[in-house]
Amino acid sequence: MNLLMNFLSVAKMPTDDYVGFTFFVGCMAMMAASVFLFFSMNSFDKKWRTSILISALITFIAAVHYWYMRDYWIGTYDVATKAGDSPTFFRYVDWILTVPLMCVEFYLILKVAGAKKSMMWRLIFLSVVMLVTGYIGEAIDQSNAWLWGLLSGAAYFVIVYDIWLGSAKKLAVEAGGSVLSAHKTLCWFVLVGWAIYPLGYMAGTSGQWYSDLLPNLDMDVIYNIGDAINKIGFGLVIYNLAVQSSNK
Ligand SMILES: *C/C=C(C)/C=C/C=C(C)/C=C/C1=C(C)CCCC1(C)C
Repeated sequence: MNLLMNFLSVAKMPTDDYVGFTFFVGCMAMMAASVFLFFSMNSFDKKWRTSILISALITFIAAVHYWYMRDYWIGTYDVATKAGDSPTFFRYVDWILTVPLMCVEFYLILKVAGAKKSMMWRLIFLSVVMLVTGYIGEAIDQSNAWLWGLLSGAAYFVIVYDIWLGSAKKLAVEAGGSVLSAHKTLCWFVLVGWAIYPLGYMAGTSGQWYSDLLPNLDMDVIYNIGDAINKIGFGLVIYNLAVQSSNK
């Protein structure tokens, strides 16, 4: 009972803490998306169920991390300076679990056209390189954040190339129809939606040559918006693909 009360107790959130607000809303949105995707799963043809399940897991893993990040932020929030600590560790644990799962989604929808596991592992490897170098720049070697950001950006660039023009693209064209259009939409998410993250990184790693390029945006708000768009958006694209191909 005590444990339950501890779990349910909440710290007060100041009404002008807009960063905390986005953590809170992000958490709710991820939970809602997970429930929606989990429950829709069995109404689809078997071949789409794994894809829907993975989408639900992505938002579920994020919901759990947002629960902790929200708490961490509120716990460190200082009403006088109107600032809290970024939950960098939880953020990157979330990403290192969910971004590779997004790579798995590309593989799963292209399996109908004969996608090989090697394509999936290549994307997963690139995403891990992208995230590990980003974490080093944000948390370990801040003074060289520009260099780590550049390395991370290079891995990101290769991912974008692979899915837009590389082997994944060829498979999508072979599959055609609703798979091709879902692939295209996911490609746009990676090109535009994922580009939100380097902006957050630039806003968060101060004292670099690029620090004056961005207006006073908050890193966590940018990341939270990016996560909501990309994780829930990805899920809806997969959901839509399952609906489209079940209607045939
Ligand atoms: C659900 C979480 C997602 C889709 C997270 C994606 C994260 C990125 C695409 C991060 C990319 C970064 C760069 C391209 C350079 C600067 C460092 C990062 C890690 C923020």
